[in-house]
Amino acid sequence: MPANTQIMTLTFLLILTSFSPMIQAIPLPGEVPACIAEDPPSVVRTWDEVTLMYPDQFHDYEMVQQELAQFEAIAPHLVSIETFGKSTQGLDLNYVLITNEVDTSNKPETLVVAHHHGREQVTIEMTLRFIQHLLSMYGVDETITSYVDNIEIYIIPTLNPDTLEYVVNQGHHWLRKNINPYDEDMDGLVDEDSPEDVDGDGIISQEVLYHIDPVFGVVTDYIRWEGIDNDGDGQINEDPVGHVDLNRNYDVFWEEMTAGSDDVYDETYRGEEPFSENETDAFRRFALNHKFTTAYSLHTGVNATYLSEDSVGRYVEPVLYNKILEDFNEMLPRSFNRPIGPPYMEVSENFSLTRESAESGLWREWMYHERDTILPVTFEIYNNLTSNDMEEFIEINATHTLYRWNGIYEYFNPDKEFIQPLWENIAPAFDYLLNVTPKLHASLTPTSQEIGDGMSITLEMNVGIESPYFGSQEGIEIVTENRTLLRWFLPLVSGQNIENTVRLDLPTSYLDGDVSILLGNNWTGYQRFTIRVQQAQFIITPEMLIISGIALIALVAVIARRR
Ligand SMILES: [Ca+2]
Ligand SMILES: [Ca+2]
Ligand SMILES: [Ca+2]
Ligand SMILES: [Ca+2]
Ligand SMILES: [Zn+2]
Repeated sequence: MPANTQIMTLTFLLILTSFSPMIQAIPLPGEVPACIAEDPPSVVRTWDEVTLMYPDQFHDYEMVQQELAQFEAIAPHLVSIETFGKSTQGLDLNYVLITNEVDTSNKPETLVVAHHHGREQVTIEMTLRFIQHLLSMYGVDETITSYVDNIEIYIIPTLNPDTLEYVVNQGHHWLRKNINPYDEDMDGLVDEDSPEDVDGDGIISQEVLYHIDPVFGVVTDYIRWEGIDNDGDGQINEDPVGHVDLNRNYDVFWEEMTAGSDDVYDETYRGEEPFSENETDAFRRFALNHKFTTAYSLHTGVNATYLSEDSVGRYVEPVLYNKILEDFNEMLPRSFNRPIGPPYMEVSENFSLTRESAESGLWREWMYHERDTILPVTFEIYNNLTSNDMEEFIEINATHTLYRWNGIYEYFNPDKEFIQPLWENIAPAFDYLLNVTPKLHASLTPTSQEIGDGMSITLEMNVGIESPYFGSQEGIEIVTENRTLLRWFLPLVSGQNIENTVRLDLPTSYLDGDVSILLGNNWTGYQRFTIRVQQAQFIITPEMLIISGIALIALVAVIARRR
């Protein structure tokens, strides 16, 4: 045998000897199941109690920022503070996201936005206490812990932060609109004549001067806020701060104009065009990135819980909304907040409202009609009718009387010692929001895997929606991490549970290590399941042993001959 042929044979036999069992090994057939990696854990609680830095007072902007920073410092894995835009005056518009950040899968979302209107400052206090409540109960109360683990809770403490300096620090309790500079009297000066507390009693009163006319009876000379003529133009308060009612500036039914005003002096001036204001436009961009089935917008000043109505005043979701109103009626103290609407209108004893239909420019209508939020609630949390009695009549002369109403602050806000009791009254409505927000429950149990061209895996799927009222809105998908659709199932209704055997064919690339698949949709969020593929085990058959043996003997023989 020529030497080079011998070397080639030797090499071949060496290779065969070393690798023949591997070459001929076959993966075990279907009985090797993949397994699912463990659920992400709850966040470990490292804090004792959560208290506010400024518990018994109304917060200005700086104080709100400090509270939020403190929350994040206390529970960094549950709290994140994000900026979603700038106010007209350049302040950060922030949202707080409360959720278990260890679990990075995306989850169903809900929203509480407060303080569209400057003087409704107590709504901010409620959002701070809501956050405090969630952090305090996390790891203590099983239900709250589960909400925080499984829901992304978005909270906007103030959508109108520019007003806080005026309302909280300067006592301008009349201020409702945003602080977009505007020259109402068109004299070239901007915001040069706002109301003020002229007599120094701590109140900016509403003043109505009237006289008795022998022919016409009571004639009103003027209605205005207390103030002086700051710029000496002979008019009082003709160019105040405050421009657009943010809750009339949303792009919904704009042409119909069933709410809001085009008069710049009006408290409900809606702006020149939809989303003309920094604050609402920032909210629009924020909301376009989210799918909220449920949301609250907090207001004060009337005794009502507002839900969307159609153009003739019927609730857009009549069956659902009547149930929601029943729940509100049950969980809230009867004395302070009564839902408005059938069959509850008669419940109001000394207060009535004209119910308006499909109100243009409102947050609630925009959320329902443009963002498909089924339950956007305008949640009016406080109203004090006794503030109407805070009045005085001052005789100016024989014919003229000055009527002063001193209750503007009390109308929209409780005294500071009642902030906490107010929260305790309405807290059930916040737990309720989390309860009704539809949560996806899913389990996937692999029963077998097969490896061929790719990987095929069989799973027992159990999926359901937890919410007394809401389903999944859209179909439930199983997708890969980069959102390639693997399977699709019909939408789930509230309380529905489905069980299915699901076979998934995954691409070959999924054979490497752990693989993630996602189950859910944009409304429920996607639960992530990490599948740990059992690596193929190799077996050596008797035939392989014989071949290996022959190869080994041949190798020894060749080596012996060479010697
Ligand atoms: Ca002016
Ligand atoms: Ca002005
Ligand atoms: Ca005064
Ligand atoms: Ca003036
Ligand atoms: Zn309001």
